[in-house]
Amino acid sequence: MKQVKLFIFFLLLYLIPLHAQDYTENNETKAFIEQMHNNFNYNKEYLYKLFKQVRKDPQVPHTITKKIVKPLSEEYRPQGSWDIFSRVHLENNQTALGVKFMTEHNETLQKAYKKYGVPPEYITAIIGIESHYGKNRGVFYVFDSLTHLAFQKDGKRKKFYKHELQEFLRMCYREQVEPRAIKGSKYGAIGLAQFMPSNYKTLAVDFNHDGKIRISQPIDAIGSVANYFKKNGWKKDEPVGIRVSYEGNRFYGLKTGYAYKYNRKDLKGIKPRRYFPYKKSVRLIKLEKEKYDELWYGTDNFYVITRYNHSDYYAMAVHQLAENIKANYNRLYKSQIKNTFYASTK
Ligand SMILES: [Ca+2]
Repeated sequence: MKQVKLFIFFLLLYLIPLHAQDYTENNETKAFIEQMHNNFNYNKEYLYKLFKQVRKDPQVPHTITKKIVKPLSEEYRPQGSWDIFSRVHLENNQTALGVKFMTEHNETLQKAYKKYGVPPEYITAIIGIESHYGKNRGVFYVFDSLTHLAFQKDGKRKKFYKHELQEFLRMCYREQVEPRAIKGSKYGAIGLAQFMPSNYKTLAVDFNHDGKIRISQPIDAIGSVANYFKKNGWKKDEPVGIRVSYEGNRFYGLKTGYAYKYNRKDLKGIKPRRYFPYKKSVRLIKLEKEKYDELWYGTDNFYVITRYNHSDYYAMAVHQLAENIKANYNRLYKSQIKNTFYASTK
């Protein structure tokens, strides 16, 4: 008997590689498989096979590129929270690469602007910040990452990740792709636009009409970002925000952030720095710099950007990157601009 047990033990070792984890004995996984079978008619045997060999470390071994560590600059760099955040998202060649992306995909971006009303520079900025224009789509196997997040002991937000795993498997079936081959972020975000699987179903679009939705490819990614914005209430040709002046160096007194709206007439002493013909209520967005707070009005379109990532700093980085890209793009193509970009889309 002992020998048989030993034999089975070694057989199992052989069947389950050491770098893999077997989740099929986990009660939550079993329940999940039952659910997938009952609700969506998934083959249980197939799912048991998938969950038997979940890679322990889902990081893709060959695509990890060594980070280039820049020598410390002699120059002092300000340490306010916005100073730091904006350096991460607005520097590192982001604008120049954005201009390049906008040039290469001009036709698709114009098409998206026409259909969804979202300007090319905002779609480009999202793709820039989310995946560095497709250069960094994530080096994790999504199936394995989501399985660990959904079923590991003491995991946080397990219900959320179970739902994402469910939607991920359904997406793989719809799109006829192999679940174990898809790469993305550590938390399951996929493609140039880093969509979570649950967004894929409702918000991603087949923008090149080839019958497949592939947000790892630029055309579908561009259409999908524009559709995401539109579905969340983006208003064509309305502004996103403007910097405002106020008395003092630090702003206190009124609540700031995308969750609080104010009538402009109630905001005494707060003035836009340029003419700003926007009649609707605004949010006050505070950017904490080392020496002072920068204050902005955020419009309804600003709020839409926060639906992509629930953060004022994120939305502001998208806005400022978009503005930088647009200004540089226009400067570069000044002579042609009248005939091409916006002119033909309005
Ligand atoms: Ca497609």
